[in-house]
Amino acid sequence: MSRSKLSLIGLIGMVALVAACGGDPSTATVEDGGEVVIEASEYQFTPDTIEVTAGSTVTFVIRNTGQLRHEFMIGREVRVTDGAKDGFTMDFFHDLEPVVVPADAVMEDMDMDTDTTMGDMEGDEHMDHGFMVVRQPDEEASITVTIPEDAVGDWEFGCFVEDGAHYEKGMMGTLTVVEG
Ligand SMILES: [Cu+2]
Repeated sequence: MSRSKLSLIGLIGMVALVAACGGDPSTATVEDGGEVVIEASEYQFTPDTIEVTAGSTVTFVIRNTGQLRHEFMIGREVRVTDGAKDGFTMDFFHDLEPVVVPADAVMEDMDMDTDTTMGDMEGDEHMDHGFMVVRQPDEEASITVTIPEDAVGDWEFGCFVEDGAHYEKGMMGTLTVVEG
């Protein structure tokens, strides 16, 4: 066997070892009372797989490390309005009372004409989106919530800025709620 082949095998072995030792940075498990920092950038969430336990109280810190405005929503069944993906049909936070710091990071549902413009929300209308946190570059916000027992199962989180383009480009992840 050639020397270059041997060193290639060695390299593959080392890469596998590093991957095994470092854990998977895209997966996080949050303990009761713990927090996970979720970095939002173009166009992904890191980590993109989060596991929490029903009955526990956890904090999601949404940190925008990118160059664009990003959103954070959790739900089930991506909703399409006028051909654009704009959120979830089922809102994870519905009936929950998440505590958000700073409070103005939360975009409330609004009852307004879709042609009404509001700062950079122009052309990006989804006013009945359910619970949503919005962060500009270099901003962050924490969402503290107690995970209900009936939330066991898989949920999705996503960013639907630019008529769902961010979601299409990969700004999505999975939140798994396991039984406590
Ligand atoms: Cu985004």
